[in-house]
Amino acid sequence: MKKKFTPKLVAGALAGMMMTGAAQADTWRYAFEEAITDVQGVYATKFKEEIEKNSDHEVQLFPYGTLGESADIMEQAQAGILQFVDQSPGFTGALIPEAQVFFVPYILPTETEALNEFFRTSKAINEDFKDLYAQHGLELLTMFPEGEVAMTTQEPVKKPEDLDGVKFRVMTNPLLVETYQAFGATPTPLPWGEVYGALQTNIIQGQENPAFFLESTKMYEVTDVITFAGHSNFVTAVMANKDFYDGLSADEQQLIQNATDVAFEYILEYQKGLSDESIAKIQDAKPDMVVNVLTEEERAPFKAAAEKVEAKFIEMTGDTGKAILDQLKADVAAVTE
Ligand code: 6CS
Repeated sequence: MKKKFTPKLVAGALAGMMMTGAAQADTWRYAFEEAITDVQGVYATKFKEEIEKNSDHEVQLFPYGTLGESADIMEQAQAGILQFVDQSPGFTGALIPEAQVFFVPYILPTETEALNEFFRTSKAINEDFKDLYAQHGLELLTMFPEGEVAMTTQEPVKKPEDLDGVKFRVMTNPLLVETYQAFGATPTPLPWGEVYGALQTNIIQGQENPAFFLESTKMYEVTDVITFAGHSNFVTAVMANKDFYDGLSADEQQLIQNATDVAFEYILEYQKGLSDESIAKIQDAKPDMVVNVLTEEERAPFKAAAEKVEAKFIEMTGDTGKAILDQLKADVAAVTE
C-alpha cells in the first residue's frame, strides 16, 4: 500500500516535457488524489472526454500514486507543471485556511438534493473561494461532494467517550484535528499513503472517509466497525493553474467551463446510490463488518462539539473566515429552508 515517491524527480521530468508555454500546450495534464475508478477519477475522465470531444486538446490523467501525494500534485499545479489538479480542502488548510470551513461538523445539508443544489448555487464556493484560490495562483473550477463521511474503527463508536484513547487519522488539516479532539479522539494527521499500513500496525485505530473509498481502498480489511454520525460530506475541489488559464483564449476558457459543468452534473448523478452499494460490497467481502448509523439522540453530543470547532475556525481565520462561514451558512439556509 505504502509507496515511495520521488515527487521532485517526477516534477523535473514533467517540466522537461513542457512546451514553451502552458497556454500553447495541446496536451493538458490533470492530477487527482484517487484511483481512476474512484469519484475524482470518474469526474476527471468525464472532463477529459468533454475537452477532447470539443477541441483538439488532449487531457492526460494522473491518478493517485503516479505523481505523489496530494501536497505534491498541488505544488506541481501551482508551479504550472500540471494544468489541472483535484485537491480536497482536507489538504488545502495550510495554504488556504478558510478552506477548512468544510470541517466544521454538521455544517452541510445531509439530504442529497439540497446538498447538490448547495454546491451548484453557493456564493461562498462560486465567488468567495474563487477569489481566495486565485490569490494562490489557482483558478477554482468547481467543488463537489464525494459522499457522507463515515468513521472506521476497531471498536463501536456510539458516543464521544468511545473515541477516548483512539488514535484517529485525519487529513493534514488543523481544523480536522480540532474536530476529532472535540469528538474525544487523539487525532493523527497523515497523508493518505500511510493510512492502511498505520491501521494494520496499530499506530492508529481509526480513520474517516466516504463509503466508496472505504470499499475501493479496502479499509474494511484493517478496521471492524463503520459508523455514520452524519457529521460531514467529503468535499473536493478542481483547479487550473491560473497563469495557464488566464493565458487561454476566451473560447478555450469557455471550453473548460463547459467541461467542468458537464462533469459536475455527471458526478452528482453517478453518485446516486453509490454509498449504499459500497456498503453492500463491503458486507459481502466481510460479513462480520459492523455498520452503525447513529440515531439523532446518539448524534447530539457530536453535534454539540461543532460549536467549539466553529469558534476555533474563526480564531484561526479571522474576519475572512468568519465572512465565508456566514456566507456558507446563508447558502445552506437558501437550499434547505
Ligand atoms: O482520506 C484521504 O486522504 C483521501 N480520501 C478521499 C475520499 N479522497 C482523496 C483523499 O486523499
